[in-house]
Amino acid sequence: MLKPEGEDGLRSLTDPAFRADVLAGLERRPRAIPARWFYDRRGSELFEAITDLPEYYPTRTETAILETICPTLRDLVGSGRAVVEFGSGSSTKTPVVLSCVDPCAYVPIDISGDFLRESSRVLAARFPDLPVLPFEADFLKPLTLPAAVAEQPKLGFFPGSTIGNMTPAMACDLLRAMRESLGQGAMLLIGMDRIKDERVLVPAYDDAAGVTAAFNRNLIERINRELDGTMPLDAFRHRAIWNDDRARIEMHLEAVRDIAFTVDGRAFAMAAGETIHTENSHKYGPRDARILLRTGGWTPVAEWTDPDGLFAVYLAEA
Ligand code: AVJ
Repeated sequence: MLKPEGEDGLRSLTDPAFRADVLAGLERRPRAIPARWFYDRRGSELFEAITDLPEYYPTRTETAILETICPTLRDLVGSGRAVVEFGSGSSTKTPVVLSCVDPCAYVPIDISGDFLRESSRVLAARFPDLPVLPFEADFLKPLTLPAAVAEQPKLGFFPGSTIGNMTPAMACDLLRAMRESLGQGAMLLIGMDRIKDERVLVPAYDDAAGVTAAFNRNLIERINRELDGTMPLDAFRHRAIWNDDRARIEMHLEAVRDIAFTVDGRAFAMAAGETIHTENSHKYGPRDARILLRTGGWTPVAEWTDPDGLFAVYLAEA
């Protein structure tokens, strides 16, 4: 995969899939760009900042669940598996799981190569005896994992309710792809955010400090930088809404006035109030989550939640 921009700030080639998704997304009605494109270097940094916000309960809640379940998890998973993380890994959750399940290797998979290599370095320093094998790839499709772990049983790790970014149909396809990638005897440890009061959900995606707004609007800056765009940053407002019918938080970039701009030489116009839908964050009740896992080819083995029932962690087997 081509890297968007190096640490030196030099412009380099843009991922052709980013260009295709942005142009198609701006042409479609309603306009929508897949959330995966948030995570350039700056976007990944802003997301890390979101996880520390007082309103954003998922990260600290899931981390606490993982810490609490460690002894039970170890019994259920056994030791010596290769832990395959879908996403480049967080500085807090990943070490909790790695120290708990005594893995033979750690394989983080991510499309953001820069961030992947950096977080891998940090982890390798913390676990000097553990082979860390970063794998730059799009995990939405079945993958051939590094040969070094071909024979080892796998524990897939998909924390953070990242699955919530997908519609249930796409989530089901992803779970099936993971099952294929992870192979015989695999297990999956997955976090899913629960349905709860809108007054808790919305502030988690529209925080007082404006970090989530900056995360959303960073997509405009990325488009302008990488796709030669002229989108007026000051004309877009961050919106987070709870779609109760579809059990999801939606993030949008709303035009605050009539605007015209170009991206990659193509002209676009948006009327005041029109939005670009940039993210879905689906929430799952207990039965919803188990049905999703089964539909995706996984059998739930155990389920844990925090005392307030905000977030849930599932262990499933292929
Ligand atoms: C990384 C997809 C789990 O949906 O909560 C956080 C992304 N977006 N705040 C989520 C996100 C805005 C996050 N996931």
